[in-house]
Amino acid sequence: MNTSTTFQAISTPTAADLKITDITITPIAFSDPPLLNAVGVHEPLVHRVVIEIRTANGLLGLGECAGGQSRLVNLAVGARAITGASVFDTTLMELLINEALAAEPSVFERAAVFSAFEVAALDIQGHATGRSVSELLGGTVRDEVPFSAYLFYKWAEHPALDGKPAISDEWGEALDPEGIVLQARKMISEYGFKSIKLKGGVFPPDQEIEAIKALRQAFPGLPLRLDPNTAWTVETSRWVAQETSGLLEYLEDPTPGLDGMAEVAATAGMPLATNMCVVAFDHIKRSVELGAVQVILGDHHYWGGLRHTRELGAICQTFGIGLSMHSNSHLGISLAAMVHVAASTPALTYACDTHYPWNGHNDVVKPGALRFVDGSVKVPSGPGLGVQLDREKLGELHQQYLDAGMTARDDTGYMQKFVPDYTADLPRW
Ligand code: GKR
Ligand code: MG
Repeated sequence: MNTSTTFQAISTPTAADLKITDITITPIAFSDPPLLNAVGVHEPLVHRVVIEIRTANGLLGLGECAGGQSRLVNLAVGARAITGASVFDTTLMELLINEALAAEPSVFERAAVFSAFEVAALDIQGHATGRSVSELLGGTVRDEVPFSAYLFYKWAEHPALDGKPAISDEWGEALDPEGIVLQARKMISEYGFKSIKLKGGVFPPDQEIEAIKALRQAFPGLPLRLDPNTAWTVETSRWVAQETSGLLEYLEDPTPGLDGMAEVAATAGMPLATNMCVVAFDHIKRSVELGAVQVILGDHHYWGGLRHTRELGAICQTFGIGLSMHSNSHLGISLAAMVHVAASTPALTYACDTHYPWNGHNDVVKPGALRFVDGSVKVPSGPGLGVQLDREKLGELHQQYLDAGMTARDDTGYMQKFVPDYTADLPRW
């Protein structure tokens, strides 16, 4: 019997193979429950964008980011700028995008545009090398990434509007401490989360403190966070910090601006966290000088991608600042990227935020790769992000976007349809 085996050499893609030849930018809209926050209420649809990058040798990489008319224009400018670059040249891609968007005044916006393409490029790098994105980022320091239960005050349904019927959801109403505890029980029983965040800034602070106390009683062992998105003055924030002393893992963005946060931090018994007053690298120096925040919520969508998020982690470690992760309404491409970067960032020691329980049933990625078990998501084994696009779903959500004629997220305008004198002037209390 002939026992010899022939091994075929694996052909390594050349630099020319990995050049970007084609980028598709698809705006989508997916359903969202009526979640309340400090500036209004979530609309029935969320506008987001799916990015597909293709290379000369036919590889495909995926990215996802927030939508909006100006974002779509900037993504198109960015896409033109990086076509022809190699997906391995992400530093060059960033320079090209910054150059092409030089007239765009917001660092934040340029970073967001680059991020969507960087994730897609890393996805392709993974497919080209047979490695996962977290391996490309330096390897994992944890096999699974813990997330927190992200609770929102909410209406039972989107009210009937402009001849369209009301839209209810499986979550029901949560407008008081009992409703919030019930929501937490449902979310924790389905996802197994081991920490809890309450989105506040909706009701007067004494009511939100009561909700925190009710959560503490219902879930004695779980870390709790409260985030009113700057709805309170310095004085109110100090009072809330005193009333919730010993109850919170951190208090997130109680008041606007670095100076205000520093005044609150000076007397608060818990760390202050932010995704509002430190949102770019050049905010960190002043924050450190003032002692304004003790935890930064990173977010690769806004901090310029996965590699820059790891750099943020290193800076946080240098200054003894904790690192957590912010989220906005998102689907599975973003979740996969969040998991890969969190798994490969040693500084990220807090459970990450995610809106996935509110939006995940709409996903554009095929089921199976991302599962919450005991509140954590196992790092997809890859290659790349480890997720596959469901084209039928993408088409459906794109059509939904076209039919809705959405231009930008508008929580305040939507709230004013039901409460005409509502204003989003903060701080409110
Ligand atoms: O989804 O309403 C929301 C949140 O308020 C979101 O927009 C925030 O950016 O989750 C975010 C936060 O932590 O501030
Ligand atoms: Mg926040």
